[in-house]
Amino acid sequence: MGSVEIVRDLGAMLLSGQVEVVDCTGVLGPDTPIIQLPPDFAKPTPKVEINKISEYDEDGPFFAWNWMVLGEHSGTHFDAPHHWITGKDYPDGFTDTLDVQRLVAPVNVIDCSAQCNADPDFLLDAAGVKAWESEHGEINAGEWVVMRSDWDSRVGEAEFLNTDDTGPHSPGPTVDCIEYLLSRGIVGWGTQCIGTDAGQAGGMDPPYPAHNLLHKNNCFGLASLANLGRLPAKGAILIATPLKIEHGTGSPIRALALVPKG
Ligand code: 23J
Ligand code: MN
Repeated sequence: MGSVEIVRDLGAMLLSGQVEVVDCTGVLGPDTPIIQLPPDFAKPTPKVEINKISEYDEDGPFFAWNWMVLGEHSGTHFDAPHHWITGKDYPDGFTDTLDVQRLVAPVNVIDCSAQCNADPDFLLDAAGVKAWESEHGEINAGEWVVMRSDWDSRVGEAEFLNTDDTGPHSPGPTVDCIEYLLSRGIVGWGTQCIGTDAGQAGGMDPPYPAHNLLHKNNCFGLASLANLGRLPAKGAILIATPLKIEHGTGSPIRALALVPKG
């Protein structure tokens, strides 16, 4: 089948409902959790603001619109390579310069929800990824890999950031996990937690290995993804597109998955 027929059939399948569009995005608003960094980095991302300009009133009789205060790294969002010092020199490492062809790709969903529910500091390592591959199939070059923790169900509760006097406790990848995924040639790594790294990843070597190693290799990160339980382990397409912010280091996204039905 040629590409004309493939895209035509995809269009028909979308219209017929055979391909479901799953929203992997959380609501972006004043209640959206924002990452808390240690106090030595005291300049925080502000909470999201949605300020009304008008809503069919004296400030705009026929129209409703708002203006926002919005950090790049807020809510369900994209990390571009320039976000981390290891990725600082890529000319195509910004939200306005990256190659959009890379953003639409098959997604591998590694279900760690049981382990994460039992242990908020659960770490997925390379051995865990390889065990997943032997069950579900190989992770291929250009694909997304996302860790299902079901952490989206905790948004709005203290258990999302899950911080105590030892810092934040949320699951994520080990150093060797990210190294292995990069050896497979992935386009990026996504998570349902506040950031692509585990809560305790500041103590790893290198610190924050997902950020450090993904962006060093011109790869992307996705954070605060939702509804990964509605995706198959393999067989869906993930569309994760940042706003074209001028030399942006990241952006809120509307993450959409194309999932075959039945
Ligand atoms: C800035 C500094 C450290 C981290 C982060 C941002 C994120 O997680 C992010 O949103 O990219 S760990
Ligand atoms: Mn980020």
